[in-house]
Amino acid sequence: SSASLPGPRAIPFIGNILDIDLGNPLDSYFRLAREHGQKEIVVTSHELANEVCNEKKFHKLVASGVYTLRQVVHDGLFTGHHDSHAWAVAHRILRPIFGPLSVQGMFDEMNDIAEQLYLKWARFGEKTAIDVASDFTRLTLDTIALCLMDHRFNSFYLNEKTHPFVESMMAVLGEADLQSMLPECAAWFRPHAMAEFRNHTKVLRDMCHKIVDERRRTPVEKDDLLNAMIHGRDPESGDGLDDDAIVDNLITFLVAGHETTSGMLSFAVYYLLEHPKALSMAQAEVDRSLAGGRLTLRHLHNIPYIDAVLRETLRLMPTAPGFYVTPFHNETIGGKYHVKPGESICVLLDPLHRDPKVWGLDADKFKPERMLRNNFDQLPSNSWKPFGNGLRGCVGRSFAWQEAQLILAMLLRDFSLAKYDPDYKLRVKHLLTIKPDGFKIRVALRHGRK
Ligand code: MNH
Repeated sequence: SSASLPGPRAIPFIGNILDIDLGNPLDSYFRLAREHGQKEIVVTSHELANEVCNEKKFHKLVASGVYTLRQVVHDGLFTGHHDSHAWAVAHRILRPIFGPLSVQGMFDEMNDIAEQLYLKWARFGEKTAIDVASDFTRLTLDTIALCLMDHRFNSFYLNEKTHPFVESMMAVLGEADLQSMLPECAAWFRPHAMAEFRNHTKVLRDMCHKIVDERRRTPVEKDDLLNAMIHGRDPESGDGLDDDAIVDNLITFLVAGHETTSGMLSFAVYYLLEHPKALSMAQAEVDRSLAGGRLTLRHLHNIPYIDAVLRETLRLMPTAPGFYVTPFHNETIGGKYHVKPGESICVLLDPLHRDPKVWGLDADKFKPERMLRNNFDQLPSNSWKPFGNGLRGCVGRSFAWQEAQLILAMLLRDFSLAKYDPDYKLRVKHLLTIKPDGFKIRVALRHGRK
């Protein structure tokens, strides 16, 4: 018989991992009702994570908030079940677009939006409070839309208003998150919320359908994602994506492609301002490598300390806080816990990334040095998993990295940064992904910049 599983019975769903009350009996009730009595396992150590990341034995499970999002984006890349043909077709057609070389070709467009952020911050002057997470969200959303489908959200020109697409997206994410906690039958008792959910879903889908129609009417000669989606054929099956599948994936990329990256940038700035020595190391590296003049792709290949800052940021604040897997066949993990196919195993990144057996007793400390290339390459496998696992790992990783490098390099080269409220204490906000809440900074142009 199965050894009994340690730890609390109620397992937080991805979105609220850090603030949910593990002892809350109401939550246990929802959880058990939703899971029809199935157990859910949470993996929090490197030893177990290493076992369940073995793709010969385990595969992605679409569970929790990812599952409820299927109502919006169906078999899109992020939400497709592991054996889905639609996922495999989209994966083979779209993956090349996110390869490192293809992403390098998006540099100028990334830089276009980066300059909009620069201009906004440069004009603010030292006294203005800048809400880091909201400006980074403008930045990453505009960047993904421009790079992927040649569409401009122009979020920096909407002042403090939120773009209608973002508003609907937030509503949909929040609702998907909430639904993942409720038993399925709860929908019957929440007709108003469900109607709102459908309305917001329609806003997202209509907008993307319009972009696809527009592209079909006026073709653009460009190797962007939208063209790949419209014209690409799967080399294996010969299948392409129909318009509904294209819309599923456009929404997927717009959502997956900006929340996590803006969170990473916000936490990186937070950690740098908390650690003046790391800040001056990063700034010195940028001054050395970039000198003056226009930032180019070449510069981004030569900022190892900034790369380490970003890796260390994602270790402590993995902006996608976990992922789910399940075994192909009956398995035993940790030498004693039996798991059946379909039972969910959540790989929870916060504790994994702080496992003292891997990271030592100062695991909670922000120390970019431990992530410099040589040290990073020597980490045990599956100890740092912010981009998920294997075949179902993040397809946008190079994209996110290049964007984050560009922004950090530009900000550090051109601005001096300071906390707006010197006593700010980190609060983390969750909505499928995590972000620092209410974190504000002040910036001033460094000498010689204008
Ligand atoms: Mn991304 C999958 C984290 C940036 C598009 N991403 C994943 C997974 C994690 C993840 C974790 C695996 C989820 C799971 O197993 O259920 N992603 C990140 C982080 C960043 C990020 C931490 C930034 C930092 N992601 C991006 C960007 C894009 C993107 C940028 C798009 C341009 N991610 C995806 C897609 C998937 C994914 C699409 C689903 C891939 C698949 O299953 O085929």
